[in-house]
Amino acid sequence: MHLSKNDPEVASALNHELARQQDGLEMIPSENYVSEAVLEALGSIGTNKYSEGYPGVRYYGGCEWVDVIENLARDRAKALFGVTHANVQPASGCAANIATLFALLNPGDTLMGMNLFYGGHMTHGLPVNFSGRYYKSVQYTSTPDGYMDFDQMMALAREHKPKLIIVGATAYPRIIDWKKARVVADEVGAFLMADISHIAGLIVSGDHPSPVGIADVITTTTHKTLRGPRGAMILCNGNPSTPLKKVEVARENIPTLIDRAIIPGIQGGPHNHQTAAIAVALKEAAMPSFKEYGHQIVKNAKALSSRLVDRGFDLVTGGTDNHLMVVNLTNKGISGKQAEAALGRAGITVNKNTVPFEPRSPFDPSGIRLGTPALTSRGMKETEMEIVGELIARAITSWNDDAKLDEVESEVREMTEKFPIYKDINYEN
Ligand code: DSN
Repeated sequence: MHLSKNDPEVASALNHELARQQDGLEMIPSENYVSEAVLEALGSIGTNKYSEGYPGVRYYGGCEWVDVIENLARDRAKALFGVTHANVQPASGCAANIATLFALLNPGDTLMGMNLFYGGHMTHGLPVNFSGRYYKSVQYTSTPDGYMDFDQMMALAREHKPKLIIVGATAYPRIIDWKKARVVADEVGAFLMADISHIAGLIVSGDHPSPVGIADVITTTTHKTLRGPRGAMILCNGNPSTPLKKVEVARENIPTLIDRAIIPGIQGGPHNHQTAAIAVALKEAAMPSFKEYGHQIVKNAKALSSRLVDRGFDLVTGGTDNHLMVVNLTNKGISGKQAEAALGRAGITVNKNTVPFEPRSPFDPSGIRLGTPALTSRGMKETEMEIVGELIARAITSWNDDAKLDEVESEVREMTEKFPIYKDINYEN
């Protein structure tokens, strides 16, 4: 259609990416397949409109319909997560976290978050990230067996008195105990921020406890287990005050502080096409079938992890409670980078990942991270996960044998053909 006629190079690259997404097993735990309805909203004319501000309080005219869209997204987010305030404008997870830090801290204040190399996130205080450069960052890690270390968190909090404690992870396979984090935050009078980006969908389905009512502010991306478009939200309780009224940095003012941190703090015009797609995804997530989806993600992750353990793989914490697992490959004599490449050749997309107390470099770490949200969206269940576990084991064992990896790849292809995605999309039509 228009794209193939006007820009065949982009159309061709998109078609190749579509084929990659169809033919392979997508096992990066932060990725997913959105619905056609979400894609349609994301590719909509919402992108044409400037609308700095919030519904009813904009700096531009002509915002009546984008107000409707943003209100739908906000109201659906509030209902789904049980909060009274939702900001749906952050362009991404990093922006949501930057905004939260900007809202609650002054440069030089102390924050505490989980070290990226133990499963945290770079915006939780990594020294080379803005969060570690403009704030004094204290980093907690994990216990020797890979669990979030709340005793260490408490000891560090008492020593450094952070103003903000961030709890959340990108490579943590277990349930997060929000209440324990609240105890630490209360001990030192810190704000508590929960970053639920990875587990938002599991919170909606009831497969992971919610931090609502425990954390002061919650950030999440919308494109991981929540299965929406790339984007993010900030959730909290309370109501924003009237524009221009001066507010102190205090718990009761968090909604106002967050809204002002997004605009004029760190962002300009909202991405209205993205907001529309978030609204659609939130409607989908409120359906009973989404609960089944969340349950199945976890069942699949448990089935896959037990098959891997049976095949002699060493999983951080020994297994999983959620959608992902981190595999320490040291006992297999292969690095995370080599495993990522071998699995990639076999049509299984994963990412190399550090393991707790990583002895190697983050650029060639000891582990890989695997997740089941995308395969579950395709309709795969425990039976398929057992086959996937075997295919992974075979690819890792034969990591330097191209012929064997090609054999695995053809079995991957046979399997993925049975679970088609986006049957009606062809960018070169
Ligand atoms: N890039 C995300 C992930 O893969 O978990 C975190 O920002």
